[in-house]
Amino acid sequence: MKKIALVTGATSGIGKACASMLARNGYNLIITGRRENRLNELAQKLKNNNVEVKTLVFDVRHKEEVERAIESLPRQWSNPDVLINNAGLAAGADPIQEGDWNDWEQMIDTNVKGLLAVSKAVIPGMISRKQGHIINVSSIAGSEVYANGNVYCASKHAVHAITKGMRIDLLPHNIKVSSISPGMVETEFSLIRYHGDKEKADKVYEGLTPLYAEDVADAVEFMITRPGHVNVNDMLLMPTAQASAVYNHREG
Ligand code: NDP
Ligand code: 8X3
Repeated sequence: MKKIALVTGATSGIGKACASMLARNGYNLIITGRRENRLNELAQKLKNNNVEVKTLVFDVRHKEEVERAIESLPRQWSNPDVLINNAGLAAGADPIQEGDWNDWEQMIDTNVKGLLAVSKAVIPGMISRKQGHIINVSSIAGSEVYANGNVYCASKHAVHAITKGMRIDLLPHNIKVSSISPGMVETEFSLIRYHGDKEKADKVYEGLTPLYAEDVADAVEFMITRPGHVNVNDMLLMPTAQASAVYNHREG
């Protein structure tokens, strides 16, 4: 029987690339996000890999929506083997004294509470089967803080702490818990961060080669293909042109 993976935030970027990688690895997939059209389009493409795909439309910020969506899955789909907690965002890049409260709430509600809501819905099934692998998408911002990154960095520091806590608490249940912590990845991330300002978003990647979503999916592929006795706790994956959250090298 094929294994099942659930990927949050599969409508774009890293989540979409992970879904494609998992389909190539023969996983049946549950892909989730708020943009239903994109999920349907992706589902059609993934099915070319001879796997089955279910789409679930929900906003990770709404715990009841998350619970209802997971509960709506048919029995044979209700216990994913792999959960990729990827849905997330940065909203705004302002000094703390000028930060927008709505941006802060959106980041904390999505990156922290959303990750918890999905995990809470999936973990009991993993415990009952004494197997599973949770991969939380963190960031270099989970271990470093940079100017104007304040609340986004805090939300990813929280993802790191939650990942470590999950790993300890789920230890007796044979559940692997990993995090993947990328530096700059060119996705829709910066467009969202700058509230649709494409010029500002493009500047983030100007003069250097960032990571691409597929690079992150390659790293996740390494994690999910380790033997049962091996867990990758965390992987920090950076573009060659970026030494840390702050130091990077741009041409020109
Ligand atoms: P994208 O903007 O391309 O993708 C974000 C995904 O998250 C989308 O599929 C979006 O789906 C989903 N999402 C956002 N908010 C919600 C919500 N409230 N409910 C459900 N789904 C939501 O960005 P990335 O692929 O780059 O980001 C993915 C993850 O990677 C994030 O956690 C981000 O913090 C992290 N990351 C990104 C880096 C980068 O430089 N790009 C580097 C390090 C980490 P939809 O809008 O359809 O709901
Ligand atoms: C996204 C990477 O450097 O913008 O998590 O924080 S960064």
